Amino acid sequence: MLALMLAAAIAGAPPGSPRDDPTVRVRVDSTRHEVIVVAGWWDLPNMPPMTGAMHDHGASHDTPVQQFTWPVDGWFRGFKLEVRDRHGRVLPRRIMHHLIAVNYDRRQLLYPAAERLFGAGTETADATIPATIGVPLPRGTNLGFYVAWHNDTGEDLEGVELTMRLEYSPANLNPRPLDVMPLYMDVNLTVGGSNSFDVPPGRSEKGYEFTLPIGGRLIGYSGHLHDYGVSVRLEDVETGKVVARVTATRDRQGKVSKVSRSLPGLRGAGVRLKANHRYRVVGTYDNPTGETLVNGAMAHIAALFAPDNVKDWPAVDLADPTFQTDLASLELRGAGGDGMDGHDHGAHDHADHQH
Ligand SMILES: [Cu+2]
Repeated sequence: MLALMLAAAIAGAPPGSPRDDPTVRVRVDSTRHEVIVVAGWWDLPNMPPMTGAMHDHGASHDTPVQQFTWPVDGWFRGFKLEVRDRHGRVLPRRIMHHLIAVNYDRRQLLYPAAERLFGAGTETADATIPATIGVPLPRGTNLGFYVAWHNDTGEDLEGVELTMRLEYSPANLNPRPLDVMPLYMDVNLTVGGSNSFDVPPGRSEKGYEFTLPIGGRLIGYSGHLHDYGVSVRLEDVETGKVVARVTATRDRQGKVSKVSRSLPGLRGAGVRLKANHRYRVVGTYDNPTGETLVNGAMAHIAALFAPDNVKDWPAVDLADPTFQTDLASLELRGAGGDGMDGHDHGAHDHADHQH
């Protein structure tokens, strides 16, 4: 009887729709200092190639957030990702349009939303930060991750499995690494909603002003821009001085292939940011198409920030309705199954640049 009901339930799925049947397995390789997270499987039907417009509208197969518990005390310091099919064949990384890791136990500095620990996109290489710095991550931290798949290989893929090797520094590492935290600064974020915006023809700017609640130093930063993006800068509102800037590598049509990355705090002191001080993050676009790009743009800086005092970091407040909105949007993710649902544009969407 149960088997029949299950069969009926499976038969009830729309034909050709992707099937999610994922599990997460976590193990620790304490010799290599890696937490190995294996997730799968997904069946990913072939989809048409991603165009600019589809990128903007999120034509992808979005997975629900899968949660796991961080198993070691120490510092997170990088990731390596690998995608394989059911036969163990390594698949092109680009079918993973983006992957975002969420830390439910720490909030973001600017937004009452769960920390996005790291993000990876199609053009992101594996990333590791030097052992002299690390993101503090106690054992038992509640983490999660989600993926937007876009299989454009020309064939349907079955039994796709993702392996994440999360590198860590153990708690007894000597000398102790400098504590750095992800700091996400977006020109247009609504927590739980969208961070994309319209871009008029020609040159334009969009900015977001905020008060930094605690002081510290920017150790490293990069950013994210869509096609026709020029730069994202962080400026001191009082002095007008630009304290950090990321720039896009553009071709002659304005297509963006890369966004710059800086590590001012590895050999130097980094960029000092003051507590209770006004800053503004500004995205610049130069749109030569003659048309407004509706919802076509994003602009943010993703940094690693060394707080003067880690204990001053704002705590998660579950009673905060904005935090609840963020949790609800994570909960909803992937619920619509196959793409085009617009849930694609949360904080750190295609945040290719955390490290
Ligand atoms: Cu984007």
